[in-house]
Amino acid sequence: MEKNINPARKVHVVAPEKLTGIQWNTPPEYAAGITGVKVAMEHAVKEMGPVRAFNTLMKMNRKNGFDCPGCAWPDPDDKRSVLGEYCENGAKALAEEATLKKVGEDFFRKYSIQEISSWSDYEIGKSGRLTHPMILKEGKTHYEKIAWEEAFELIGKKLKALDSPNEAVFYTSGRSSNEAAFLYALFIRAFGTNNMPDCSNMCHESSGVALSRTLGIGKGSVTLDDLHKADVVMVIGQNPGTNHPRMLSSLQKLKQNGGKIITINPLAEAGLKKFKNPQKTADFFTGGTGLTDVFLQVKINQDIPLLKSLMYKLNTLEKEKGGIWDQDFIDNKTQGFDDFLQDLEQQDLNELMQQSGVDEKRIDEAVGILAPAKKIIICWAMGLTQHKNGVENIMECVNLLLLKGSIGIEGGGTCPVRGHSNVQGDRTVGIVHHPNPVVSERIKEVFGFEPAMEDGYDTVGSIQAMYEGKAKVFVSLGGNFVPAASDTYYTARALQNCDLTVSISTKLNRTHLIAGKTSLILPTLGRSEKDHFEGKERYVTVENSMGRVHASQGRLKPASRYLLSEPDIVARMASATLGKDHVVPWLEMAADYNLIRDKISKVVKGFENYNKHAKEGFYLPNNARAGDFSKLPGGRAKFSVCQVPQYDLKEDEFVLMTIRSHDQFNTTIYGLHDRYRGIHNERRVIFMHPEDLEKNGLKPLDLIDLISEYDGIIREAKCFHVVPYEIPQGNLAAYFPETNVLVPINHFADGSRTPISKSVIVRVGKRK
Ligand SMILES: Nc1nc2c(c(=O)[nH]1)N[C@H]1C(S)=C(S)[C@@H](COP(=O)(O)OP(=O)(O)OC[C@H]3O[C@@H](n4cnc5c(=O)[nH]c(N)nc54)[C@H](O)[C@@H]3O)O[C@H]1N2
Ligand SMILES: Nc1nc2c(c(=O)[nH]1)N[C@H]1C(S)=C(S)[C@@H](COP(=O)(O)OP(=O)(O)OC[C@H]3O[C@@H](n4cnc5c(=O)[nH]c(N)nc54)[C@H](O)[C@@H]3O)O[C@H]1N2
Ligand code: SF4
Ligand SMILES: [Mo]
Repeated sequence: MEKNINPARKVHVVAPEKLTGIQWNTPPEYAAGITGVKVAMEHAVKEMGPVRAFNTLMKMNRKNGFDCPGCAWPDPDDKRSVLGEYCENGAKALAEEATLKKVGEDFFRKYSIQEISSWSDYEIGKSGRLTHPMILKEGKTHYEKIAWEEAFELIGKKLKALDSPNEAVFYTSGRSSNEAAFLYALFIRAFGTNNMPDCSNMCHESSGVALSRTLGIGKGSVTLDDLHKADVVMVIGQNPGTNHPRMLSSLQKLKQNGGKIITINPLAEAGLKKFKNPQKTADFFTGGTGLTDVFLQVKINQDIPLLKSLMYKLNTLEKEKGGIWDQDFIDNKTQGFDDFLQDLEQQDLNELMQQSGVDEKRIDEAVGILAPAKKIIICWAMGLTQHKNGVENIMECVNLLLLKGSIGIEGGGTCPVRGHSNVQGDRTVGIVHHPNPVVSERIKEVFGFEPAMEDGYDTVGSIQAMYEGKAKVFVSLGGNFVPAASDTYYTARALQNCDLTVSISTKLNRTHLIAGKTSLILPTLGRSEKDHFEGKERYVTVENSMGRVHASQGRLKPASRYLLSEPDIVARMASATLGKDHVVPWLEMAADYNLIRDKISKVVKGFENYNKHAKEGFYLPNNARAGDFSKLPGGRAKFSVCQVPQYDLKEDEFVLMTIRSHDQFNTTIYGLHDRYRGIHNERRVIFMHPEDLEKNGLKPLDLIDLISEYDGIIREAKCFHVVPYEIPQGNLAAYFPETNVLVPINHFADGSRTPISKSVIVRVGKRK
């Protein structure tokens, strides 16, 4: 595929294939401990200096402070630790945002976009915080300063000049507050489109679809407290030690209460083996808490046959001695049981187990734990969602919970562990590409305009539309679209086809360089920063992974006095596009977030008396948590019959999962280490089973290229060290975004259209 599309621009679409000097050792046995504290402080002090680092960290996740800009893991509802409620990767997320380094006018005068694009994503991110609104004019190679007012006028002019509102696309990444997201979605609908691609489309969309269909709510059903009270927690397709580190404290609590943990993953992730709690002195002197009781080392995307094997064996026990299933729950609260059971009973158990790649002995151990358990929680993340059958993966998990009557009870339920800190909230308050008629009706009543009703583009749909010239303006509220999306060269071309691209961002990233004909960077406040308006301090609200909404108030001096808050930027875009006399008082609402919250409480269910409750926090209504399935078609929770995924791999083909290192937040690269997997100073790494190395005539650290071939198109990612690793044979792992070039744009999950980033079929070629 053509690589440097715009001849005037000649920018690097992906990071150069430069090696940084790998060091490689045996992965550690446990996560966190004193090294975690040390690394956290190193990152914070390096970016912020010691005083700012200490003071700011103590405000994070506090009741009167700001919400961690990292993941969506919840804080405890009541007591907070005096040592600080954050983890190593929360400290890194904060350090990245609160850095003292700046990217201002001088920076852009000095460096052309071509030059910046030749840096690695790590180097680009480490340049610092954006300080001024900037424009890249048509045919130019350097960004220049632009006044805010001029930038908004340009956006308004370009949007109004489109033949149809559907020629604009408005992306959201999950760090925006509820206030910003609500205003943004309102503006987009008032403008006349539902083209609202969202990072969720690449993330937990499969969970949303599966859970809505089966349980009537696209969110998880458990609270943090449930996790401590469960009999069994299953952690499937998730790496909490890196991506939700404080979840390990909750799992430790569960173990102390006598609960058991079953882990299902192709990799024995360090965090799930053993955990040393940095907040417990005793843990410094002992080996820490062993977390996983049974580890099922499943092959990539063979969770369905594995779950079926578990349920098959449980069903045999049920028939032999009874008392395994919750028959009462099945009879009174569910539908589709007979079809499900018929399908399960006709499966070939040996075939299922063989396909899963897991030993029967281990499966029996897991069955032994599950059989007597009643309170079961299943936690999952991208290891289940990013496959062609991502939706069915989750439906199969729901089947197991329904059989055991484990939904809507204390200590039992679904726990999709969400990614970005407010990705769930953004969806709740309106960032969805398929409009809900009830919400649209309320918008009409409350604001007095007719919102757009046609379904809009999701992420894949937007990229295709821009590629084909059907969409011409791209606006993004946060995120780093080009490297985050699949098929990097295709996506880059899509963006470069646009007349205008607008990025509302805190930090410089590659998407700013792979711009439309004209491009704007609009710098915004981060979570940790004070948000003043005419002398008054404002606060925002967010929703965590377990459906609790709470306030977040920044405490730091902003990176530049030219920054605007996200709601201010959205409101001024809206005002410039729809006119100062529009029925929605955009500027007034942005000036006082209480007015936005008032409107949210009128439009979105569950936010009644929002302003009154925001500061102390509240849970949103959740029918699955309440065990109420009456609103589902048929009035009951739903069993599903899920198909076993089939791979017909050729001799030289592997299944590749693209995953996160310990030193990154999605496309933001904090550092070059992946400590828990024993990798240091290098990201260009492929993990492979030692026998697969041998079979392919490879030695450890040899350099290889990866090739994927879908629909006759060859895609390549070059120059990676191969590292022998405890991973199932025939499977590979590598970091994203370096390998996103291999993920084909038109291959995604059925029903959710999430790219197949965890099961890409590839071949391996040795570099000459
Ligand atoms: N520090 C840090 N925190 C983050 C992020 C980050 O990048 N850095 N990203 C945030 C975001 S947006 C998200 S969505 C979450 C992501 O959190 P995770 O989903 O934990 O992230 P991944 O690295 O994609 O890891 C997926 C895990 O699934 C396993 N896996 C892959 N394929 C399969 C499979 O077929 N079956 C099973 N059973 N397991 C499989 C992998 O081995 C890996 O352990 O984390 C959030 N938190
Ligand atoms: N191959 C592969 N691809 C994947 C995945 C995978 O596992 N494998 N995971 C997918 C997943 S789960 C996700 S969620 C997406 C992530 O996709 P995105 O959300 O688009 O990407 P991020 O890297 O999180 O975005 C980082 C940028 O956000 C901006 N930013 C940070 N904080 C703020 C803020 O407070 N406000 C604003 N306005 N901007 C801010 C900064 O400029 C930063 O450069 O990637 C997906 N892509
Ligand atoms: S677990 Fe997530 S939200 Fe909590 S401190 Fe760590 S990164 Fe931040
Ligand atoms: Mo995500």
